[in-house]
Amino acid sequence: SHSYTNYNSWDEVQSWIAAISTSNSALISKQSIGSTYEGRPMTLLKLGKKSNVTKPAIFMDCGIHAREWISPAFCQWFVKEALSTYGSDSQMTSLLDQMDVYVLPVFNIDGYDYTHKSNRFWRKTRSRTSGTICRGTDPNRNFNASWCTTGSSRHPCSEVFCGSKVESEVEVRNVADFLRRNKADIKAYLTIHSYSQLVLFPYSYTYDLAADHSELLKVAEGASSALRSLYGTGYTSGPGAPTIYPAAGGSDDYAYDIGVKYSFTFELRDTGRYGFLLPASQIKPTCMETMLAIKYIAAHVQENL
Ligand code: 0X9
Ligand code: ZN
Repeated sequence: SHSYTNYNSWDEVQSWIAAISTSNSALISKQSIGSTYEGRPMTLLKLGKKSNVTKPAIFMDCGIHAREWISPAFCQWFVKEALSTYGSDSQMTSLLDQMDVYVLPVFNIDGYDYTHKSNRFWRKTRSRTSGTICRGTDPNRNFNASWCTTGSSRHPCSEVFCGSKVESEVEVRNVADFLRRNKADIKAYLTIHSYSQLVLFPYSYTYDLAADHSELLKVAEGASSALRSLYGTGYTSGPGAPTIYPAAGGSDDYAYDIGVKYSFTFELRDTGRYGFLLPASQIKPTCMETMLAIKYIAAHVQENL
């Protein structure tokens, strides 16, 4: 059964999505943005006080990479915290009064399910490519951001296969379509990965600095120090290319290039002791400290609406 302090299977996450959105209808609603390659529904949660006018929004996704289990755990934690602290926490109340927060709890559902049932270390989607027995495309190499030019591979068996073409993956198309349709309202794009303890921002496809580099660096550093204030967990911040490695086709660079200025990739705990196998005992502390970073960014976005 579903638990915020354990890693949940896709079936558990799916029932949780249904249950949480019916039990809190004043603050949360759900919408489908399409289906995955294997036909699972991609349900997007929308958190925020209802309004007659369109509100500015933050978009956050988790689980682009299947094996990074702490990431979907964080999205679930965030939704719980948002609902349970609205009305008592002044910042959360102000955030959900002024803005909507879209949460996609698991982006790569087929891959996530596969890590629970067959291969714990699967990273990519589960789509077939003609001419090879190797399955899956790296969804974070499949976006239309200098696609397949660096840090990606044209070989379908590679862990960083960029796909047969831009947006070959239906999951990527579904999210990119949503971002394009709503880009006038989406002020921030947050994407949660693991591991390495980093707050990254554009660009990863080039070493060129983003037009908003100094502001993004300031916000990333503020988010890192807010996170560190709880348990002393050390995070590094910087543009993707020099901070982790150059890699094109990522969702953060795509969101930024269509005009979403506050675009950040989080790499959560740890720095490699457990890596993707982060013990469930670390879910709660990881989520609690990460909440502070996300709320720091949200506050900055609100101040700059
Ligand atoms: O390589 C990635 O996609 C991310 N690291 S991970 O270990 N979670 O796979 C980093 C993504 C940084 N952003 C871009 N490359 N656009
Ligand atoms: Zn990842």
